[in-house]
Amino acid sequence: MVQISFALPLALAGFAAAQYGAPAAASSASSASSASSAAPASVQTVTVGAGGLTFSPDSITAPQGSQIEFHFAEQTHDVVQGTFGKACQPSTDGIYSGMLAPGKVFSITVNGTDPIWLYCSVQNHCQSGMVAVINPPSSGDSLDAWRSASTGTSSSSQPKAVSGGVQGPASNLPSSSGGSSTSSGAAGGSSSTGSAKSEAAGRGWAMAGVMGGVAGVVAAMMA
Ligand SMILES: *[C@@H]1O[C@H](CO)[C@@H](O)[C@H](O)[C@H]1NC(C)=O
Ligand SMILES: [Cu+2]
Repeated sequence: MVQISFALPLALAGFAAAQYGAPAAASSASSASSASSAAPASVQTVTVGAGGLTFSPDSITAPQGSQIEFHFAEQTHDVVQGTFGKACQPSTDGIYSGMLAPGKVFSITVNGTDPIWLYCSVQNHCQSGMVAVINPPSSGDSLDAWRSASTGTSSSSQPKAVSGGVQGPASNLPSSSGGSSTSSGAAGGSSSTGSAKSEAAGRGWAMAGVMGGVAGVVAAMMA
């Protein structure tokens, strides 16, 4: 009885260690090969509506070519690109996520270095200061000024159609399938992002296995 309960956790720990080793080696090999062809794409996460009318973080520095994923956390919100000086109103041909429920993700690629001023157009969220900026200028127009102008408006509006990004549930976005159905240009970057994420997830599960194995060993020794 004692031998069985002792051996199983040890086997699990060994299995988990083997799982942990393999992806780590594959990961370093693949990052080395992608580094030689192009700079690795970076992905940043902005949480929308967690605990209130906020983008978190609300000031984002994003290199050209990098991606930003807006993760919708609570209530319904949207992400609208505005024009500094016209608070809570959409800019022409700007980014629009559509109104999204918790669990959804809107992903954009930052194509330039100009500031991208953002707000949420739902109800009075913009008037409550639910605004953000990507790549704020080092001087002049500021997030504080954008926010205080927003709180001084009486209404918000938004574009009619989603633009400037891709929306989907969080589980679908490491878009190996979504990438291939859109433009071929975007597919390379998004598929490497996807594999990096699944490797990270695999490592997470392997670590969970190690922890489970260790807990089992401790439990068996205490029995
Ligand atoms: C960046 O460029 C791609 C390709 O033209 C386009 O699909 C995407 O909407 C652009 N991103 C933004 C934020 O406008
Ligand atoms: Cu909102």
